[in-house]
Amino acid sequence: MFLGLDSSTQSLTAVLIEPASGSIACQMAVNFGKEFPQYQSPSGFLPGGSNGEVHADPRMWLEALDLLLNRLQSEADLSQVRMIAGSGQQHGSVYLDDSFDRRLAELSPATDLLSQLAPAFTRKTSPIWMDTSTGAECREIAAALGSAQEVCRRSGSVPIERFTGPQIRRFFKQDPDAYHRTDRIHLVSSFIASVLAGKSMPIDYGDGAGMNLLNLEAVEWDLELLAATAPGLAEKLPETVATTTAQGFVAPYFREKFGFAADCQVAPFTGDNPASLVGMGATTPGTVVISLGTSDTFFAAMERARTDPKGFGHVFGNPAGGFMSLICFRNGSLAREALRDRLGVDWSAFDREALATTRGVAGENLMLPFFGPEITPRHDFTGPVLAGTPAFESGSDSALQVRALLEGQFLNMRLHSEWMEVKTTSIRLTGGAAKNDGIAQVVADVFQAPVERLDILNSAALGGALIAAAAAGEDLQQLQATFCKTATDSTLMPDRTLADAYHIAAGRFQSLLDAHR
Ligand code: XUL
Repeated sequence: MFLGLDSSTQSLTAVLIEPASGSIACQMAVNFGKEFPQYQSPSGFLPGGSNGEVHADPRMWLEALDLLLNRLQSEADLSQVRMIAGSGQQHGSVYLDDSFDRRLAELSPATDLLSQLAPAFTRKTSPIWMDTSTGAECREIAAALGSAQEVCRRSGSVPIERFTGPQIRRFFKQDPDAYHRTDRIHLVSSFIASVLAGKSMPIDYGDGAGMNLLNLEAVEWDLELLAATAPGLAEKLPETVATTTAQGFVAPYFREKFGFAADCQVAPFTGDNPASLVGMGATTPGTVVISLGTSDTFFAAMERARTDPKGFGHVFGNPAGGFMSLICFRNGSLAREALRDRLGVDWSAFDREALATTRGVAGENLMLPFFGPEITPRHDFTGPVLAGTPAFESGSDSALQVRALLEGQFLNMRLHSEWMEVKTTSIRLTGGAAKNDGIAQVVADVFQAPVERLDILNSAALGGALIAAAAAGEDLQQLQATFCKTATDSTLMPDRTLADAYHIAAGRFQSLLDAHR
């Protein structure tokens, strides 16, 4: 058996797989807010941060690991686990003093992780991906390298507020003493992996690329980016490594406490998005994942490390080798829900109206579908922009508005993923709105590619389990064929007669966007 763990914003999830029978033996999660009210983080982070600061308490992650493995042990025979891998919420960082390695090596099963490891934190709270407090640091890093574009060329992204490099720089500026006392900086992913392995683990290329510090071409720390970020940073960062490489055995603490076997190994953990790429069966270029959530995301494998010339998209390592893109769109379900509420319609009306009644006008009416500030493209929109027939612009026909909103969202995605130069052969749609056939058909039509839906609950933790199996020598493609199956009768084919209409609409959408930014 292979164990995948995902330490995300709100919970720690485990998925245990049995490749021999092609089955998931067990999956469960521990919700931080619910289980650990003492951290006063109902949604997994500390509310009320000022100036865009969003931090989480890393002690909570340690308690969750003990609790989850304790519960898992009563459901499954953990002595059968051959390898553990997993993921963490991307960009979040953990700061540790020089006692960390010794504490890991000496972990005693007589007590818990929290009491033995918490004294090693040099920064009490960890900045996480929701943090937007580092605008000044992003500008300073860009200036040191000559431009934001140069940072993007090297690291795969322009300096981004939530990325780890700018966060480290802010810590160095705010509390230089604590920064200098810090011996090791881990990502959430490499931190959890280190605890499991009882030694400091490397950072994988998948999550490492979300730091504005990794040189994508060399897949090594970029010394100029390090120098622009904070002094002495090279000595504080772990090494970098490919994801599917076993790095050692699980620490005696976990053997004695939870029954893991002495030969159970630990592979590097990666970011939740790279792990989801694996868990969604999308590590081969051509298969694209679109996740419809609060924000929408678009991610896809790439052979070569191309970067977005406009600086909106990100490039991370693909755990299966090569690279992947990640593009976030802030106006996801919030925009869909805003329009739904404004029109007083329900989701099933989206289905009927988007799909059936308005198909004849596909691509004719355009909406810039931004109900608030957007990050792709970056602009402080204050509401949607409409361009089309009088019936559409007047808002008297809600069906036209629904179609234009969805088309606008997916035209925007299509245009802002062109830089990858990867031909989309199929789309795996996931997230809350993915079940809606009307929405899925618009995705298929706008991208002119078949849309598949997968019955996968925990794609990141499943991806971790598949990475663990691959690190033990199993074939990743075969594992994905077994575990990442599309739901029966869920595939929707594109209407090929709409190809020209959407080609023309994409050009018009771009012009409308240019005129309003
Ligand atoms: C990706 C990002 C989020 C987190 C969520 O850049 O910030 O998707 O990884 O856990």
